[in-house]
Amino acid sequence: MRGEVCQLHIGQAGIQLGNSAWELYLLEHGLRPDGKVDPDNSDEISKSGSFETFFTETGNGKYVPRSIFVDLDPSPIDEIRTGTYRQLFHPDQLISGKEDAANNYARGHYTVGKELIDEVMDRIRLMAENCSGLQGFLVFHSFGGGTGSGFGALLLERLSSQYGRKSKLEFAVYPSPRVSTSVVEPYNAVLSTHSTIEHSDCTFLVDNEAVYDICRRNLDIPRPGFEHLNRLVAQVVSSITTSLRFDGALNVDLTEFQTNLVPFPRIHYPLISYAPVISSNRSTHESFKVQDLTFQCFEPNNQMVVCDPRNGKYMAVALLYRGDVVPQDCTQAVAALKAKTSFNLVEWCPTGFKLGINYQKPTRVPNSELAPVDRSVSMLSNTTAIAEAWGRLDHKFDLMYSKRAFVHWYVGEGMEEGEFSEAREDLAALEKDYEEVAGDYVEPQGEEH
Ligand SMILES: Nc1nc2c(ncn2[C@@H]2O[C@H](COP(=O)(O)OP(=O)(O)OP(=O)(O)O)[C@@H](O)[C@H]2O)c(=O)[nH]1
Ligand SMILES: [Mg+2]
Repeated sequence: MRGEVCQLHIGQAGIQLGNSAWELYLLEHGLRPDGKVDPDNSDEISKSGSFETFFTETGNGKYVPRSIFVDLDPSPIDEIRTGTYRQLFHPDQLISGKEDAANNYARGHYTVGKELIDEVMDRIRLMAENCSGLQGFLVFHSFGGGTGSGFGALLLERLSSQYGRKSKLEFAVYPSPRVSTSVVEPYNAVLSTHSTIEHSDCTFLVDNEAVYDICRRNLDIPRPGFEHLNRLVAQVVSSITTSLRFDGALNVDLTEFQTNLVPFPRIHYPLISYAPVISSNRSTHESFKVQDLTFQCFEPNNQMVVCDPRNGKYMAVALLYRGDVVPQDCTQAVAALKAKTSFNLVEWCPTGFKLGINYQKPTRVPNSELAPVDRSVSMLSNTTAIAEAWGRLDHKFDLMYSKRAFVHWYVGEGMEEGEFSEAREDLAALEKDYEEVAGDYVEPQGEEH
C-alpha cells in the first residue's frame, strides 16, 4: 500500500474547500455522506484499490476521512457539525476556537492561534500514529484570512519541525479584490508566504479572481459564489490526488510529479489549469479530443492564477490525464504543443514534460453546472510567469505599507513591525529568483542604482 496522506483544512476557505474536496472524494469512491459504502455503488470500492491512503476504515464498513478541520472561528466548523456530512467525521477531527482572527495574520499566528496549536498538533500526532507509513500532509488555507494565513503558517512551521521528512503540500487561496473580504489581505498573504516558504515543498495557488472568471465564462454562472469556486477547485484537487487513491498502470505518484516540478526549493508554486470546464447545456457542441483538451490547458483563460505564460518561460510541465484516453494521443498532443513557437521552455531544462494517466474517469457532483465528461486533464506547470502574481501582491502591500496603514492592528497583537519589512524583502527576493531562473536576468554592472 502507498503511504497515508493527512489533509488539514484551516480557516474558512480551507474548510469550505475541504468540504467540496471530500464531497467529491466520497462520490468517486462510492461512499455515502456518512462514510458507509453506497450499495448502488459498491463496485466503485473494489475498483479503487488504494483509497485507504485518504480514509481509515473503522471496522463496521464505515470509512472516515483522514483529515482535520480547524478554525479559530466556531461557525464554519459548526456548519459541518450540523450539515450533510455530520456523521462522516469523528468529533475529534473538528476543532474550533471561540473567536476568529479578525483578518489579522498576527492574531492567527501569535495571540489567538497560540492557544489552539498544541491541541491541533496533538490530534495530528494521534492521526499520524494510526498510519502505517504516513506519506505527508495536504494543507488547505487562504493567504488572505487571519486564520488561514497566520494559523496556517504556524501549523506549517510546527509540521516542519516535527515531521520534517514528510512531504507538505499546500492549496492556498490567493486573494482577489473581487472576491475579497478585507483590505489587509495583501499584508496577510506576504507575511504568510514569508513564514511558510521554507516549510512547504509545493504550493498550488488558487487565485479566486481566475476561478471566478472561469465559472462565469465557462459554466454560465452570472455571480459565482464560494460553493461554485470550491467545486471547480475540488476537481483539480481530485485530479492531482487521483494517483494516490486509485491504482493504474500509468499512474505517476505525486512525489514523482513534485520532483519534476520543483527545480529549486523556493520555486515551488506551480500554475494549475483544468479542462474541460463546460456547462451541461453547452457540452454537446464541444470537442473533447485529447489534443484539444491539452491545448486548452495552455490558454491563459483556463488557468487558476491570473498571469500570462507567454511572457514567461516554463521550467516544467506535468499533465495528468484521467478517463478514457489513449497514451499515444497524449504523447502526440505534447509533441504538437512543443512545436508551437509560443511555447517557451527555459534553456537549462530541455525536456520538461511529465505525463500521468489514470483510467478512472472524472466524477461530478450530481446537478452541478459542470457537464459530465469521459476524460479530463489537469496541467501543473512551473512557469516564471507566476511571478506576476507575486508582483501584484507586493505592489498592493507597498501602497498600504508606505503609509504604515493598518500596521497598528498587527503590532497590537504583539508582532514586531520589522516582520513586515523582512517579509516584503523576502518576497522581493522571490520575484528576483524567478527572473534569475528565466535566465535573462543580467546583473547590473557599474551603474549607479
Ligand atoms: N475559494 C474560496 N475562497 C474563500 C472561501 N472563503 C473565503 N475565501 C477567501 O479567503 C479569504 C478570506 O479568508 P478566510 O479563509 O475567510 O479567513 P479565515 O482563515 O477564516 O481567517 P479569519 O476569519 O480572519 O479568522 C478571502 O480572500 C476570501 O475570498 C471559500 O470558501 N472558497
Ligand atoms: Mg474566518
